[in-house]
Amino acid sequence: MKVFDSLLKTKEQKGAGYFVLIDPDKQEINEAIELAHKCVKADVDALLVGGSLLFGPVFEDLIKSIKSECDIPVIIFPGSTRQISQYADAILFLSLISSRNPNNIIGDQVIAAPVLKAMELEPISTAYLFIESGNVTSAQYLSDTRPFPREKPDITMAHALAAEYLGMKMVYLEAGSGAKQSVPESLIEALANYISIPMIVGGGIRTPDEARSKVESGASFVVTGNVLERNHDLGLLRAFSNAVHIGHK
Ligand code: 1GP
Repeated sequence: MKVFDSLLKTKEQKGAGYFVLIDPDKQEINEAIELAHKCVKADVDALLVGGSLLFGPVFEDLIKSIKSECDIPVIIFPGSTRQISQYADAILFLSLISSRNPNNIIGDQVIAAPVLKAMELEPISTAYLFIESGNVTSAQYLSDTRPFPREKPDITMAHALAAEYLGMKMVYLEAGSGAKQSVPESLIEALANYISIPMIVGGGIRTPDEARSKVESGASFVVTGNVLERNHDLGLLRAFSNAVHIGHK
């Protein structure tokens, strides 16, 4: 089964899916493997691997090591065209549609597409949108783009609908890693009533209650990164997973 289809099945069976982000620069490979093992135990639905920057050369080794040790889907969440690996199960094929810089929208994708095909890596076409979050995040700074205002849902709604009409499979509402404020529930709810493709929500989510409230507002998938980077607490992972899996029988 394709990874995207299995994500849809997860959403159908559990109400929503929970993804844990592993930034290759933020931990050693052995630490990432330890976290991945705990994610399996906690019923995390997939690992996202990627980062805005890469300081170290471990990207591919990290994915290969996780895949050789753990039975969990690994989906690349690329910060640049350097973040591609044949060892992953799929890649979020992102187009930063909140940008007006053609490189963020189609340029990098043209560079990456033939490589993905040659590697037979499943691309999951995903519209990536930055939402104002109280601070300038690395992704915003590096892409030189402005986030959408929190209080103007119509801007985000129009972009997300355009993504759906362009045939993209998912929308990723990104407050940014370490965001002061996560994506507001009112915005998630407005989108859930307006578009019909699944929504990933991430950035600045620090508690299981917050994660649950994103799902109750209409998020299909919730991502956490920072909160578990330093603290691989299995109890906390399980609490996030249970909070997100609202439809789990
Ligand atoms: C970033 O949404 C992810 O793309 C995760 O953000 O590190 O703030 O959880 P945090």
